[in-house]
Amino acid sequence: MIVIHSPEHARHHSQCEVHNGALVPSFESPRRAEIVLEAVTAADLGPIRPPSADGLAPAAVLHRVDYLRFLETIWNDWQSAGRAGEAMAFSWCTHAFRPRQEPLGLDARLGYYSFCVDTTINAGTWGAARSAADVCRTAAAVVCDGAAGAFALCRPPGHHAGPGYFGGYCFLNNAGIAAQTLRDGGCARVAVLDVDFHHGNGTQDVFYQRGDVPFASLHGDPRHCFPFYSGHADETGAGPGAGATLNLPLPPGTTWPTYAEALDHALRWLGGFDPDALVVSLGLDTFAGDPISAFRLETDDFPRLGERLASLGKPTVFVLEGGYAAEDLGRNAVGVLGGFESASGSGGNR
Ligand code: OKP
Ligand code: ZN
Repeated sequence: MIVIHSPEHARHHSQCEVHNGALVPSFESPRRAEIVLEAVTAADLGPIRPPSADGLAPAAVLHRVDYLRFLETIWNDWQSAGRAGEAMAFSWCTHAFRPRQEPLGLDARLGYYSFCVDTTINAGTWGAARSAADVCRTAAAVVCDGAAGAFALCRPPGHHAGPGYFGGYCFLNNAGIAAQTLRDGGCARVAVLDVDFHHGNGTQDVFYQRGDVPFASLHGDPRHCFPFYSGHADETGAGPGAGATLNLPLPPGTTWPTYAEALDHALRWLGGFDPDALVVSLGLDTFAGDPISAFRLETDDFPRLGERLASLGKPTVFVLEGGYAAEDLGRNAVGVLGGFESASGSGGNR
């Protein structure tokens, strides 16, 4: 399987995160991608190539122009204002308020364009987010050109980023960019399956009113699990996208047998749309050892996950999302990708 990767990801390196009432080093770190890169190299999964495309054209279909402009300019504005440390939001427009005026101040804009406190912005954030978009657009183009699978080895992750907001460590919707690239490349329908532990609220949001990109997600029940306010079973799409969103919330503590049943259901449901390609939001934070998640999948379960994904029989773009048990991340990622390859018969190095 062809792997697309750019070292530019390391330009985004959050120093801190609010966690259990304290400031701790961010769980989402450059080390994660380095470990996955080492593992796919050691496993000889396939050629590793740099991105060859600019990912902002598909991003501009999914994200609002004012939001992209915010991402592009916020660090400079933050620095020019003489702020110390990283840019981070602290105040949001909750349901008790409604926005009446365009937010102008730095803190107002940071709150307006985000939904939670866990995601800081530094000098390299915009460049790193753009490189992830480039990686995803390139991986999707490889599949458009006939590959059975491609792996977008990118960070920061993307599935929490919506049309006009960042959060959950995400800025640009990487999986959405892959799906949009496949649509633009001639696929009539593209299925998106999100297997990250957390609900892909951003991906759901960017495609919620579209019937051409059915979206299914398996995740920790949002009554208990981040992002809390999205991912309930009654969110099923709207307008032309009515019936094209499927949420399968599962309880904390879920192990493989329950997970596999939901996975098969999601795959059957996506197959019903007769998609031309599949995009997998590949979060590995369903692992039992993950420090911020609550499912109990074991390392041996990840090849089984890859095999099941291959059963859909569609050209597939894998997009790296979460996974914070950094030392186990490489072997679990290779587990999924290797399982997919052996089941789809697409071979080790091709
Ligand atoms: C991103 B992805 C509190 C936790 C804040 C929430 C989880 C973000 C997960 N420190 N972060 O879906 O893996
Ligand atoms: Zn996650």
